[in-house]
Amino acid sequence: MAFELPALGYARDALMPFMSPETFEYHLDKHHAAYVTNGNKLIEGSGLEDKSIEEVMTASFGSNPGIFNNVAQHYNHSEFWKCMKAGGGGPAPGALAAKIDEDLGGYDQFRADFINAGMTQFGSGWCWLALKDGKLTIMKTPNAENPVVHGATPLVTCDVWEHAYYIDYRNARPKFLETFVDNLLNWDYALERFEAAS
Ligand code: MN3
Repeated sequence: MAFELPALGYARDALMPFMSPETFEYHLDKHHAAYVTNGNKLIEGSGLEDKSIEEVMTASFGSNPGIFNNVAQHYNHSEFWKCMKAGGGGPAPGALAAKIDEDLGGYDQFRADFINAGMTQFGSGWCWLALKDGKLTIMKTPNAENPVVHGATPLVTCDVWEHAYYIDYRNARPKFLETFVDNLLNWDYALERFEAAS
């Protein structure tokens, strides 16, 4: 089954003033769309056509960089769009708040460690809140790599490739990460993912 560019769950100006419609014009319509197009081309005739996206990533990681990079970037971006909402950010709700206290030392520690993971990912990549072996963990990954290929379930992700923030934040990756956590993070979606994975 061919991969498709997902519909955003919100209007392109819904995340203003934190993320502009121009960012979506480049990040979604050009960068993400190219991963979908290239992934579909490369997967044709590979024997992976009928696999789930998680299976394609696991099967191609470390052995077929063309397929892995494009398909994983499609997965990562699809998650990233869902990890943001208008009026997002701030402390986590309900069961996830208690779990963050238990596994990560509380919300303030989570906030500092998540931002630090994104800041210290040298070059392009992603930072994540993920669930692995029943425990929350903060991860950073280079390029297209993600928690799925390390046996973890992503709950929250932020794109730290320069194309994610250069239009709205220029080179200020820390400011972009702080804004993501404080103003955009969609905890409702993270809680949904956490409850499904628990
Ligand atoms: Mn990106």
